[in-house]
Amino acid sequence: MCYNVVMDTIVALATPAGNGGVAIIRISGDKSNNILKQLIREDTDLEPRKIFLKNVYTDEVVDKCLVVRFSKPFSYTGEDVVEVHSHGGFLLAQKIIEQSIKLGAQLAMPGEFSRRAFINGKMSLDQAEGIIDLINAETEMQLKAGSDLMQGKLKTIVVELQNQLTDILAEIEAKLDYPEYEYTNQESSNIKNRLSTINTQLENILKDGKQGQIIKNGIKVAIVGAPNVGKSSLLNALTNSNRAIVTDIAGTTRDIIESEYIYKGIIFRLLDTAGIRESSDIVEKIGIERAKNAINDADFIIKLSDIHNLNNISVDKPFINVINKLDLMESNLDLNKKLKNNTNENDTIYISAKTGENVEKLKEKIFKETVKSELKQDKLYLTNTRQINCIENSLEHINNAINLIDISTLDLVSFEIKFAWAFLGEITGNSNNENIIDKIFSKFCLGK
Ligand SMILES: Nc1nc2c(ncn2[C@@H]2O[C@H](COP(=O)(O)OP(=O)(O)OP(=O)(O)O)[C@@H](O)[C@H]2O)c(=O)[nH]1
Ligand SMILES: [Mg+2]
Repeated sequence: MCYNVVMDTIVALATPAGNGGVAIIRISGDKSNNILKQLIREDTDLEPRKIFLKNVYTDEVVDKCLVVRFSKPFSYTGEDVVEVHSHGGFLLAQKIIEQSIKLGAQLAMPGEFSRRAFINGKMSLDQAEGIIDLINAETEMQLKAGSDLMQGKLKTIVVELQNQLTDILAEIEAKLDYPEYEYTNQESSNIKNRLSTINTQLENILKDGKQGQIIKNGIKVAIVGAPNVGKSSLLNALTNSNRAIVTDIAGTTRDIIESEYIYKGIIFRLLDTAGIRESSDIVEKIGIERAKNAINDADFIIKLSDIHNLNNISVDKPFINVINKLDLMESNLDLNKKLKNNTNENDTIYISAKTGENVEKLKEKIFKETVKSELKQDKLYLTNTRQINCIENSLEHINNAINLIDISTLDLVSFEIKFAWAFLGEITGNSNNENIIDKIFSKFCLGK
């Protein structure tokens, strides 16, 4: 996609489509103030950044709206922007949008407002991605990660590292102008040290990247075991729902049932599976096959047993042994005591999916086993694979540069550093790759 220097004025609904209390129509571009004046049928410019109650006229209807205008560059897009807050009827908002189009605006494409904000230097690419994450966040941790990005936490680090690389490059390039110049050992070890420091910083960011992926994608947990041990009951207990059918007939669940719960800001995606046993029933057999696939698909396995059916399914994934129907054991006081003490052991936990006993403890155990370390509020967790890839690529070229210093010519070292610099630039968008830019802004919704 290519933009002319003078861009069209665009219009779109900034609030979700449908009926609501208020609908916000956003207009951005050089004509926006003029369109506003015609919508409210007034000749004088309204004072920017102040809200006014005005009649807004379309060819068919008049609505009393709050209107506000922003003059460039002090707006979300960096252009002249107008917002019309109409009553929240979908059709009404459509009429105002149509009227704006009659007055010279074009309907915006998804993400176009934010794209313009990027082009006008209002935000970097990673900040735009932060906004997408903020909008799509389902958990507190996702919200926090999105907000950190949007506020420029990553950008600040990246720009600083780019500056350091630029300094090193400048020194090398200066030397390159004098081919007869011999690099001293001290000089090359100085550059090596500086590159190593940058390398360490990037590695530290990547170290937390795995946690970031957990924040973003959650953890897939499969519940597997023999028929009737209470797998579906456990899924229901963990998610506090009646999602899965529970009966005392062995072989109730056939298809994989998916549901999720959030614990300490992380989404745990549960897979309830068919009870694994030898079966001649063709439907059940397919279900059992699916259960085995679910094991492959999951990050973590709950190996569920009850007193009658101990689970000896072997899995090549991290797992936890869970014994269900603790309530049935309550009558035997000694056994009961013993089992409850056992819940502190690392390998096995006793629960009752029926009464909910120890289900919270199970959640905590799964959390500890999968998330490993507590997520820290003040840490920057990268949730975005594109950004992680850029850092990995940059790191690779910095390592190349370090390795080349002693054995090669300076121009090759400089080449590698330029690559490292450019990959960092892709994170914020200052190396200007149109494809990446298009891809990112296509993830936005209309009106954003
Ligand atoms: N007393 C007691 N009964 C339970 C408990 N959990 C499950 N049950 C009962 O055990 C039976 C089987 O439960 P399900 O949750 O359907 O078991 P499942 O493992 O999903 O069984 P399949 O789908 O057939 O493989 C039902 O009658 C449940 O009510 C529990 O903690 N205590
Ligand atoms: Mg079941």
